[in-house]
Amino acid sequence: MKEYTTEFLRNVALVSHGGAGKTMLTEAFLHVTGATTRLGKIEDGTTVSDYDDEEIRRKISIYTSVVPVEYRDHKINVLDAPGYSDFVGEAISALSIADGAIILVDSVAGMEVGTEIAWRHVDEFKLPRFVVINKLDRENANFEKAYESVEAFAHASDERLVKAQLPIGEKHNFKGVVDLVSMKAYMADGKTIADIPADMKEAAEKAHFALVEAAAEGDDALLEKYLETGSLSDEELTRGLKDVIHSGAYIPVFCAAGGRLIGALALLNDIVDLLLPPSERVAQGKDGEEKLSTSDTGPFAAYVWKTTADPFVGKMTYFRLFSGSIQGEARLWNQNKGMEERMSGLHIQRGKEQIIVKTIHAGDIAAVSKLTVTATGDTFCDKTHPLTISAPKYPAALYRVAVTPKSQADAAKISPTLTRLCDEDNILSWQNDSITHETILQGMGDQHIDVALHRAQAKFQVGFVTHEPKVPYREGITRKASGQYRHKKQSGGSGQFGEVHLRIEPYHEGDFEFADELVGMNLSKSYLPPIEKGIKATMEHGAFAGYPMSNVKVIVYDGKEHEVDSKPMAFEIAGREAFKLAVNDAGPVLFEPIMSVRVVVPDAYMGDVMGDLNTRRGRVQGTEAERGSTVVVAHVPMAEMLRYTTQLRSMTGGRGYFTMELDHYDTVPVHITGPIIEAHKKELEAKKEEQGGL
Ligand SMILES: Nc1nc2c(ncn2[C@@H]2O[C@H](COP(=O)(O)OP(=O)(O)OP(=O)(O)O)[C@@H](O)[C@H]2O)c(=O)[nH]1
Ligand SMILES: [Mg+2]
Repeated sequence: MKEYTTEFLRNVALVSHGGAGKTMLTEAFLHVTGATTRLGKIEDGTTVSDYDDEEIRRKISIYTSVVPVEYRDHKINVLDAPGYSDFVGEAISALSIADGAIILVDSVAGMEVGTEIAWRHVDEFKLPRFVVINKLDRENANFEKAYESVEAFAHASDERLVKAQLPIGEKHNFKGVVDLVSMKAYMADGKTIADIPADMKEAAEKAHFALVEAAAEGDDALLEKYLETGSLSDEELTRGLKDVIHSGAYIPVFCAAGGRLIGALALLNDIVDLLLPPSERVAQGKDGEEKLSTSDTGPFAAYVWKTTADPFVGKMTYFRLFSGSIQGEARLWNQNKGMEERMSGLHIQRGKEQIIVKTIHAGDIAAVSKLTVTATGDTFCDKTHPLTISAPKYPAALYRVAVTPKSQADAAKISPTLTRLCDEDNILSWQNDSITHETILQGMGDQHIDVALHRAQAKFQVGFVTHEPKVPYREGITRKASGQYRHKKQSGGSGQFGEVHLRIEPYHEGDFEFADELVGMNLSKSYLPPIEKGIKATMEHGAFAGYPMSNVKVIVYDGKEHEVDSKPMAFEIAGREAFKLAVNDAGPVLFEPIMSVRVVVPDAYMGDVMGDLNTRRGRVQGTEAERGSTVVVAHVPMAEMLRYTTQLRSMTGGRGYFTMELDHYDTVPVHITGPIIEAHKKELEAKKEEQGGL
């Protein structure tokens, strides 16, 4: 592959609602520019971009692929991101290293939930954008209707659209596109350029006029010339458009059917002509922020946006060079880790194909293999000129599942496998829950988790089973009570004897307090430690429902011992049993975690969401307005939020989202406590049976 310097590079991310045709459009780009001899198909799993086994199996994109497209002496790095909401982390990563975005809109569905979400993310990164109304060859395609749906959405946030192309025909009759800049028609795959069809001339003139007017807003000189002469030259029109697109004053709209190659070549021309080469970035330097101007002579700064670990291919590190240039055999200083990495070879990735390159120039995206310490989010720089580029913000993973090994053989591999899976994913995380003793994996939704576990099986040969996670309840008491227990076993030989009298009371200064009020000679103090040990063990595993108990003070005030038969073990048991008896009389309760939940939904769904929160024992704390959306803040028990990710999605057609964090613990209502204790009893019995059966 040729070497491309900054000026000849374009980094564009394709984003949309799932299935709007991003991967096929990428495929079309490759095909019309001669990089492939055959046009791959999603249905056959033969596209360049969706090459991962899971992508082929599911027929959707799961990871962002960088696909370099060489055209007119330029290299366009197309970042083909997934559209499904579970994989939004990949779309965020793609946008974080792009200089422009192309938002695809399905010509039948028009604006969809995923389009809105993608649009908002593009806003966050303040990227100039194109809109492409795609799949115009579809049965019910309707360009004008789809355009209107996008326009209505854009208007709501004071953004303006302008048509840069018009479709020639529609549905099975979709034949090509009229380019309103050059006023030419790109027929079929775009290699034939023709005059605008006679019956479209008038509409094209009108649309051209609107485009010229938009471009004239670019700068004062253009506006003046336009007002004087009523027209602009092609060069002026392009220059003006570039300006208004980059300032965000206008969003140009294009037409395509990537699956049929239509519009692909015309769109590539516009990417080269109307989008800018890699732009400047801000990095953290030694003395605060530094602006990097994306040039080979600038200080070296490369940001790692993705890493993958594959047992067959090894570790792969993907980076975008923000400033400086780099060659294959360099040493890389990893600023975040404070360590040097040795590079052997530099390549760019085109789907699964690796293309070795010698030099990479500022602004480009490339990859190296077999680095050791580098992780996603790290910055490489010159050791003497430290720079770090901050990672984008990813949404929190709120969909939790408990995982267990499928077989005994998998048990030892659980932790390293989960760690590897999470290293490769910016959102996925795992931990051991100290209360429920479960291994918890959390992601964006069931598909996200499912893909990760399939990957564990396929790549690391480790099988997992998932369960609904337990709620980390806690046991507690509400009043004082006392208990006595005598443990006595005399069956020949030496026996066991221990008797403990104790009192318990709620305790708020800490989790546990142990004291004695022993007087006289009934019980030696040396038996207090085993008594405490027995009680602590019970508190850890629960006295009545199987959950840890806390906030209890225990006072041992009397007991009995036997000269020969008393042993520490006997007091451990007596202490435990006396404690359980006392708990039974002390108004035992369960405490549950209460989450502080923030739900953001379009106003229209507020009523439904509030009603639903009520059925979840939620207490609404307040509501706020936020850009056409309502934010509901509520306290809701964690037990009621286990599957809220999916339920909120279906309640709001995917438009709602939420965040939550632990707020406090509160008493579980009595009618709910019963079933929890029952469930615990059953579990104990099942365990006993299992052990008995061995
Ligand atoms: N009729 C028609 N179908 C298309 C076109 N482009 C893609 N498709 C089909 O639409 C479906 C989705 O296409 P993809 O290219 O995978 O869409 P995507 O946006 O990459 O999807 P995700 O990455 O999963 O979000 C597939 O069945 C394609 O064959 C097109 O131009 N016309
Ligand atoms: Mg795709």
